[in-house]
Amino acid sequence: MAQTDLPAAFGFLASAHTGGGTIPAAVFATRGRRTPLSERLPTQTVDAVLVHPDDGSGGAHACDGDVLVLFAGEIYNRDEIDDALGSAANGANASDAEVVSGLFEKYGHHAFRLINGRYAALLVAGTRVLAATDHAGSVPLYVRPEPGHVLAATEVKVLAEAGGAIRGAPVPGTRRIRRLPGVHQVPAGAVLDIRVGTGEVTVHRTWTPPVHRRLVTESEALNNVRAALEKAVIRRLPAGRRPLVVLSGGIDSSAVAALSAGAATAGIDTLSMGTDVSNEFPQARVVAEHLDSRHRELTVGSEDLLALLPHTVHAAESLDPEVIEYLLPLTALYRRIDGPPRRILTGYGADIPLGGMHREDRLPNLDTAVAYDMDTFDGLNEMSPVLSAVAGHWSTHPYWDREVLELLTVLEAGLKRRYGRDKWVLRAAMSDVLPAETVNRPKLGVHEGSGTTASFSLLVRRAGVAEDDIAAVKARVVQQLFDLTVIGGVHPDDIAVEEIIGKILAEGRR
Ligand code: AMP
Ligand code: PCX
Ligand code: MG
Repeated sequence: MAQTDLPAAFGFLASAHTGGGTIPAAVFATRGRRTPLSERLPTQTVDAVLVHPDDGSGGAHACDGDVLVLFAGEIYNRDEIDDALGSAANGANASDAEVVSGLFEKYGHHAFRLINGRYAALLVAGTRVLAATDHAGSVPLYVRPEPGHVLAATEVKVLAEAGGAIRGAPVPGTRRIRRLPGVHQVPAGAVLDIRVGTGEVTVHRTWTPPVHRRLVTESEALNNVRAALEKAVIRRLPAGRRPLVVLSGGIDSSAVAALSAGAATAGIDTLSMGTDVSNEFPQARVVAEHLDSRHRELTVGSEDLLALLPHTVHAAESLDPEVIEYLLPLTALYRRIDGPPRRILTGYGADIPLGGMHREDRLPNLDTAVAYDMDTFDGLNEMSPVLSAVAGHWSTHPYWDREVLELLTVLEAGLKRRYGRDKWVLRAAMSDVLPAETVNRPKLGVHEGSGTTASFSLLVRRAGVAEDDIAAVKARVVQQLFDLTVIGGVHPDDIAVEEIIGKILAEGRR
């Protein structure tokens, strides 16, 4: 089943309270219409703001008198869920929010274990507030639980606007947010069950990364990978419209482009980005020509790219300097897609379960890298939809479809690295629909292919930082950008990264 052009909502802010309770200003980085909502339920009142594409947010909330659902994002296994719910939830015509409400009625908070999607959800029922993320935490969600008053938002900057918390009690099993006492991020694949009266929180996991590995034959592995990825791509295509695939020319995004081209009846658009320092345009062009896509190349000056560091931190709300480096070129790319809002498919995340950034032959080390990356992705916000939603676009990542991710993760390491090739199983699975040179080309990272790491390092080096200190200074820069743009409400346009580096170095010398 394909998707509508865009999801009903990109994000939300909500205040659930038993007595009074104020709602902070909706200072989302996400671009979109803001629709306020107010619902008086038997035991709680909910005030909310949805941020959504122009054509209405109706599908992003559902209220049947006792249960209120707010839903940002989309569900990919609607066919399975509709079958399970039967006609109870009004079948294929129901919105995703209505489906969540129907699942909750049948399964309670376990409803969220059943959903394969890209979403953050808030469900208010009786004296409970449930805050849920998808398996990957791909739509970040933050809560501030206090006795009688729960705040929740898909961007933490919105909760920073709420001012100081009454009590900053820790919530075991969740991540606290720097400089925001009382605010917690909902873990990936989890539902926080909050008692609104006391503000007490119970964390239930709804997904965990598999830790086992399966031994399967080459042909079974590549057939399964091909079928799962194809299904994940098809589920993400816009019904009857052209998807936009952000294409580096590497195997990950080329595979997504090929499967999109095979299934999208209206054809596909592809877009590649490079800088004045480096690009992979020729490699991407080979794929675009092979697939006959409507292809565009976009060159961003490396100075212009670096000027977007504050915007990247502001959108992703991540404190990880490497992740910010990966996301910087994507930020530049998304911001320059002009015209109406688009549904964008990426190849992001393939390297995590496949160990694609691990470039040596020893399998024990490859599996150590995969296990580590699958244990540490939570909270990095690298798949946040806000990165593209700042320009009104919706992005989605087929490799982190729940089924694809599980399948790739559990493959034994020898299928990921084989015959001296990284990501062998994916390459082999795609060999009939891509040019041989694309299938065989070793990978560059997004930050390498577009020269991003080089330019951020250069900027820091130019400020006089010694080689050994570059990584530490980059980390401080990202922290400062977080404090200014996310916590402090400073607009990213008003920040000069050179000045920040200068201040960090001056502090270091004191
Ligand atoms: P990577 O793992 O380096 O392939 O980057 C993650 C994803 O970001 C890719 O699969 C592409 O969808 C997208 N991407 C990375 N670099 C570029 C680029 N230069 N132009 C367009 N899209 C890109
Ligand atoms: N990537 C990777 C993500 C790697 C970083 N994330 C992590 N370890 N949690 C991918 O697309 O899989 C590149 C550039 O490669 C971004
Ligand atoms: Mg990749």
